[in-house]
Amino acid sequence: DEAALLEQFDATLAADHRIEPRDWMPEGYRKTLIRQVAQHAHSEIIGMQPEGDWLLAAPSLRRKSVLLAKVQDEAGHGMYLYSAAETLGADRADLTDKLVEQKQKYSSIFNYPTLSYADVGVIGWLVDGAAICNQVPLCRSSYGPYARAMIRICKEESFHQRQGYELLMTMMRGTDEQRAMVQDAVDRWWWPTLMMFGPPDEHSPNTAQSMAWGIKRHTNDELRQKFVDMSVPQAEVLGVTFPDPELEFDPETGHYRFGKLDWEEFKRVVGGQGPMNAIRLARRRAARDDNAWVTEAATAYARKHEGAVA
Ligand code: FAQ
Repeated sequence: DEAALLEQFDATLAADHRIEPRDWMPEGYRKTLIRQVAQHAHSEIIGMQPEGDWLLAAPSLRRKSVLLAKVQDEAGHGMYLYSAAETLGADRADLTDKLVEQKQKYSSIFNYPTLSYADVGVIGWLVDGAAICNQVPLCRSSYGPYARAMIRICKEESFHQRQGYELLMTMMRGTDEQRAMVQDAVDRWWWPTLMMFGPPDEHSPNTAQSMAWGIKRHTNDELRQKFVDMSVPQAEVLGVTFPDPELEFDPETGHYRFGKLDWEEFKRVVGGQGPMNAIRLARRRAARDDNAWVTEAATAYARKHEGAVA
C-alpha cells in the first residue's frame, strides 16, 4: 500500500541512495523533477542562441571551431536532460510545446543580448561558472538519471568555462579597446548572472521541499554566495572589476558582501519582458515548426520498417 511505498521511498532518501525510474515516488516528487529538469533542458537549448549569434562573426577559424563545439555541447546537454525527463513519464515534444507556449520556463540569463564578441568570453567565464556552481551539487541529486546526466554535463561545463576565461585573458593582453570591451561585457553580465541562482531563499517557494527530497542540495543564496566568493579572485587575475560598489570581503564571515540585486528586473525577465525573450522564443518556435517535416518523415519511415529484420 501507499504508506509502505512512501516508507521505502523515505528510507532510500535517508540512506542517500538514488531513486530510479521504476521506483515508486510521490507525485509531487515526480512533478517537481519534471519541472526542474525540463526547465534545465529548455535553458540549454535556448542557451545556444546568445553565443550562436557569434558563430559567423568569431574572429578566426580557431575561435569559430571552439565556439561551434561549445554550442553543440549545449544541444547535447539539452538532449540528455530531455531523456532524463522522459524517464519520469514526460514527453519531449510536449515539453517543447510547453516551452514555446510559455507554460514552462527557461533561465532568465538567456534573455540578454550578446552585443560584442567579449560577451562570448564572459558567458563562458561567468554564466558557465554559475552553471557549474549550481550543477556540481546536482551530481548528488536524489534522482539517478538526473544526477548521472549532471556528471557529464559538469565536465563539459568546466571546459566551457576555461575556454571563456582563456578568450578573455587573450583580449586583456590585447589593445585598450579590447580591454574596454571585456569590462563592458562584465558590467552587463554580472548582475544577470547572479540572478541565475533564483530568488532569495525567503522568496523561493520550492527550495525547502526540493531540499527535503534531495533534489536540490543547497539553497539559492548559498550557491550565489559561493559563486561570488569564487569569482572575485578570478576577476582580479583577469584585471576587471564587478559593477558593485558594495562588493567587499568580510573577514568576520570569510565571504564577500555584495549589493542588492534588482529583483524587479528578475521578475520582468522571468515574466517574458526581458530584452530578448520574444526573439528567443520566436526562434525556438520557428525551429520546431520549420523542422516538423523531419520528425514526420522519420516517424513515417520508422513505421514503414516496423518489424523489419535489420
Ligand atoms: N530564470 O522556488 P525557486 C545552463 C523560477 S545553466 C528563470 O527558487 P527552484 C548552462 C523557478 O523555476 C541554466 N526562472 O525554484 C548553459 C520557479 O518557477 P516555477 C539552467 C527562474 O526550481 C550555460 C520560481 O522562479 N540551469 O543552461 C530562475 O527551486 C551557457 C521560484 O524559484 C538550471 O536549470 C531563473 N534564473 O530553483 C547553457 C539548473 N530562478 O517553476 C548555455 C537546475 C528561479 O515554480 C550557455 N535548476 N526561477 O514556475 C535549479 O537548480 C533550480 O531550478 C533553480 C531554481 C535554482 C534555477
